[in-house]
Amino acid sequence: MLSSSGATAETLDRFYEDLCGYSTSPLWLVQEEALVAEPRSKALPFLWRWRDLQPQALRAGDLIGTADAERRVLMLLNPGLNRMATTNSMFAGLQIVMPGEAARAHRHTPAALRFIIDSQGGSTTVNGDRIPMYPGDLVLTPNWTWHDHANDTDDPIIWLDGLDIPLVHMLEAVYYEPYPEDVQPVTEPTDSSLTRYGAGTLRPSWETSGAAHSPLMHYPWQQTWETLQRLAPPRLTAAPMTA
Ligand code: GTQ
Ligand code: FE2
Repeated sequence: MLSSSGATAETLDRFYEDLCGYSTSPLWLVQEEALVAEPRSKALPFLWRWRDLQPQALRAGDLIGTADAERRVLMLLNPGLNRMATTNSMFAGLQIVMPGEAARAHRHTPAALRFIIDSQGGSTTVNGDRIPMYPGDLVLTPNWTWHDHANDTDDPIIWLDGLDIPLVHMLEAVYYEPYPEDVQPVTEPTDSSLTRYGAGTLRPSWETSGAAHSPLMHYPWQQTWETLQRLAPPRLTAAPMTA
């Protein structure tokens, strides 16, 4: 049977005030909001348009040097969230590297993915593996892997970054380390993660990856497109992002 004390409002007010002084609070006053009500996200639907942002990225390329910005990134901040976040768990940004530039090597506990938009052979090096980047490619830099970006082409390169910074930040596990030099050495043949692991279920028998993450860092658009085509109705024929 449920019980009732009959305590007056004043008595309860005094009790709650006292609890406050012990850094304590009654759950029964917030139980509904804390546990019963379904989540209502503060994140809002929002559209960032390429035609708006590309000129601003190029402007950043003109106005900001690599001495002022280790990463030249326009953050896509959700208008409903008052923090460095695009969704509750993910951060996204547009990054631009100008011709002849390199974005210095570092590593951090948040993991990153990059969807390449403009690049005809700019590159990201991940743990010594240099990955050439073309439009539509997906490049991964798992947590705590060394990475730097280079643009040895004649045109600016731009891609969309996605990092789980908000999630790792919430866990109070964001750590960062600069590489001792500006650029890390390339220690593998170009695109070696793709060479070894890009054939899906066909893997070299002598490779034993002990890493806690996928050993494949590069998903070239051409492969993605061909796979989608095999899955889709036959009317899809032209690859819109083909380099
Ligand atoms: O390219 O290494 O958008 O470290 C945010 C943090 C990109 C990067 C971002 C980063 C990077
Ligand atoms: Fe980074």
